[in-house]
Amino acid sequence: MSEPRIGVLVMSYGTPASLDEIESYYTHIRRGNPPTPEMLADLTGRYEAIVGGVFPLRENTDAQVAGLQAALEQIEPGRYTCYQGLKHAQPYIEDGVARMAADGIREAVGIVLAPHYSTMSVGSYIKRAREAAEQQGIAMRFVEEYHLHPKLIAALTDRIRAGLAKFGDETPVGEIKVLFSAHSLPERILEMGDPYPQQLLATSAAIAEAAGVTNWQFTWQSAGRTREPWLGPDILDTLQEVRTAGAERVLIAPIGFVSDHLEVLYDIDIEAKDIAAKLGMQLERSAMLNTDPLYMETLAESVLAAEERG
Ligand code: FEC
Repeated sequence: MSEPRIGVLVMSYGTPASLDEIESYYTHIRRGNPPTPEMLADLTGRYEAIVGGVFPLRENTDAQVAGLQAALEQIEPGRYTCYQGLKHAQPYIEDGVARMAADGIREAVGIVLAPHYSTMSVGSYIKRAREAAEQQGIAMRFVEEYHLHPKLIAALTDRIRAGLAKFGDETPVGEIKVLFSAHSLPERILEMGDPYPQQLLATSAAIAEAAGVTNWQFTWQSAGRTREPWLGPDILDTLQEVRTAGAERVLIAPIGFVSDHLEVLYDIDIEAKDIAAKLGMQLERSAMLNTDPLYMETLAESVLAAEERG
């Protein structure tokens, strides 16, 4: 008899399916509190600037789930079936778990399309998936982080090298300020001893070393619009600061994200580039991983390792 199939719940942030859905999506992010008309108009404006009929994160997440399925098939044909579970849009994490149960899956592994662990990010995906799995009687294990997986570091290093090359062969690497960035979180995660900042620094240092970059620093981006303090410095302030210190060329490497979406296509490609232009600096961004084969292998190997750990 063949072995039972293992479900793989691939979790990602989620994005609206259409411009009409932005309000309900935003309300979900705000834990049921609808945004004010001003906040909604602001977010709609940002989406309008990047959405050409298609929300990039939706396409990219679909492609990443298919890519992980293909990578798992390469390693162990017929053993794994991937399901999608989104944090803030359909199919929600709970929907993905329900689909696994409906397909008769009894064992599963959960993985998030975000390499760094925080209780407020990956931890909250896992909490929801674990509760749903318990209700459905599925035994579930989780990949909590993969921020130093050698293939992830190799894929990101390739992108840094390609990003540095955008400044031309004549520009010495030391003259390019590399800014590694990730989504900010409320400062209170520090009191919880959250590993998120350290993991991001570890990824940054590993890539910098592999790419031979010494002129780098880490900065936060995309802080939420809430009253509490968020981790800083924010990337827009950092751009001012490095310009004052003499930088003329900046490469932003948003290593906390794995695909093209609002926080990259708007917050960096439009907002940060606008500030850089006003400051008279050349700003380039390293490409996102999307379905990079090394990233797909990172995910597949992390799933296998979680299953073997038992
Ligand atoms: O392209 C898209 O449609 C979605 C882009 C998107 C990604 C993303 C990733 C992360 N977030 C994280 C934390 C928070 C916290 C809050 C928060 C708010 C927003 C809003 C939008 C949004 N996030 Fe997000 N995030 C993306 C989009 N995020 C839109 C609401 C408007 C705004 O502030 O811009 C604050 C919630 C609150 O109000 O209490 C906290 C973290 C990540 C990276 C890890 C992951 O992907 O899960 C952490 C992509």
